[in-house]
Amino acid sequence: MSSGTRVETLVEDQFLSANIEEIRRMQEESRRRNEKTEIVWRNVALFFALHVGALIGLVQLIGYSRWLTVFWVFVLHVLGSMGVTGGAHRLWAHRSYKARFPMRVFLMLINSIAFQNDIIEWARDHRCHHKWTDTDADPHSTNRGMFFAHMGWLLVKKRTQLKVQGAKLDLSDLTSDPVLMFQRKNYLPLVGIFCFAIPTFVPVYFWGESPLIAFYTAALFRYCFTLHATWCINSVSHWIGWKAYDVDASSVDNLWTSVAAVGEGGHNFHHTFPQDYRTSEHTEYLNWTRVLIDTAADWGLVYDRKTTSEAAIARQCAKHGDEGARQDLLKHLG
Ligand code: ST9
Ligand code: ZN
Ligand code: ZN
Repeated sequence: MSSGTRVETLVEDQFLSANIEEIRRMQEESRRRNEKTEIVWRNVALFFALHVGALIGLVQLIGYSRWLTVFWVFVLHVLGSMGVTGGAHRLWAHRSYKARFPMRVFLMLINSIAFQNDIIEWARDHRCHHKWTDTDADPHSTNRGMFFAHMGWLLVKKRTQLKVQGAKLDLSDLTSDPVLMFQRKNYLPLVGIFCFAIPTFVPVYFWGESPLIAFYTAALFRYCFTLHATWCINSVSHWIGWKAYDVDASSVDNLWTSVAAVGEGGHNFHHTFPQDYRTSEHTEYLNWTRVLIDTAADWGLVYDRKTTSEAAIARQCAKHGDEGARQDLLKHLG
């Protein structure tokens, strides 16, 4: 077996759903442990301050900023989101395609615009989410309510079961990537520069925006908006929408989360076929991240994009899904 095959098998085992016996045993263990929720007040204060700043930024964006600043906020949201979707999610958490060094550097830098923890931590939590969905080993389990799944999980201590189960994952494919280790070692300077300094500096220097307006709109409001768009995948995309590929899963396909999260709204598809780089059957108009990956592939920066065959999708739908819902979904989003 080539080392490439070994790594792929190893990584897929990190995020494919655990079997039902393991899930039942974990649920029983959680009941016995009966852990209390411990609020982290520092995070509550920081997120409260961020939301006040973002609200001020929104008012300025609507009433006082220049059009170029509005455009800049949009560009930063798309770039930062693609650093999460194309980088942390599809490349590093799922290994659904391979990228050459310059592409990995680009994705790591735009990921730093989004300031969502370093990629290794993000991918570790996300692999836990896929493997032990809706148990205490899922960082944002919907069993603890939609607010918890959306952002509440970042305001409290993590459960013991998450830490114990997560420690069993092999993250060596991530820690052996020098690009990710560089980001980890320099995380605070990187987010200082890419999430706050450059977003503020560009509008001031290039089109004379007021420094305060630039900071509140392009740094605070945009950061908060991208966070909520991402968090919606954990809440809305496990709540309202089509269940075409697995009717028993909590994940759904949803139009609006696809729009806001640059192509990540096909969440029922994604939980069913987590190795597929497209993450949905939605059209490219909705899946901007796929356009980025395909364009990079045309330029030779990306290769080995994994997809699920049409026959395998149809088989899965017939066995565990809902073909009617799939046709409806494709009519609206395909
Ligand atoms: C943010 C992340 O917002 C958003 C992620 C969203 C995910 C979305 C997923 C679905 C999306 C898919 C599509 C993408 C769409 C994108 C759309 C874009 C528009 N396994 O954490 P600590 C252990 S971040 C194993 O301090 P506490 C480990 O030993 C926002 N072990 O736990 C660890 O040490 P180390 C900005 C684990 O004290 C130790 O525990 N960032 C695991 O309970 C301590 O870890 C923030 O706000 C695990 N999974 O605190 C920071 N986890 O790490 C927020 C932990 O050294 N976080 N361990 O190995 C915190 O402040 C804290 O983590 C805490 C918990 C308070 C939440
Ligand atoms: Zn995923
Ligand atoms: Zn999910």
